[in-house]
Amino acid sequence: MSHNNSSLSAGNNSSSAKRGLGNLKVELLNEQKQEIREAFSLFDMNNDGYLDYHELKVAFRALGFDLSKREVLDVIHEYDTDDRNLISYENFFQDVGERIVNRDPLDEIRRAFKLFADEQTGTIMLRNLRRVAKELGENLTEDELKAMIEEFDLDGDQASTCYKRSNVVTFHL
Ligand SMILES: [Ca+2]
Repeated sequence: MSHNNSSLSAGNNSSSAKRGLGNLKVELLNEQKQEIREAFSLFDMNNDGYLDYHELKVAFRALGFDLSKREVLDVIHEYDTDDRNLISYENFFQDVGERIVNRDPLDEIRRAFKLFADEQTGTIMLRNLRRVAKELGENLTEDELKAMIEEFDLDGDQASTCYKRSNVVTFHL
């Protein structure tokens, strides 16, 4: 089978400093692409195929990006070409995909920590962490999970607490 006349030559002349959509599609994991797709369709409340300001803000948050009003507006203005203040799926994919690829793994852990730490004690136990890892689709072994606990477990009580890691993150339960 021979393909003549392929238009997919190397001439992908994106002048933008951003990653091309094609690169993002390669770099994102399938689950991440699916997450993006799901967030978009879930939060496109009026099903018009676009996200407005409010829809965009919650869609970002659902994917773990808590953007300020200003930041959300910046995103809209960056992509909005017709003053409707709406973001298409492709724009959303590009922007949030970029963020996901550039995400500091520690941010992900902080977010998870915040979500899963025990509210009473402010600590996260092995069993919580197991749940976190599963939620995040991380395939961590029991040993890796234990290593994570130990890394932050300064007083040896087998739980990691947020204040012990206050050099990295501060949050209040
Ligand atoms: Ca919409």
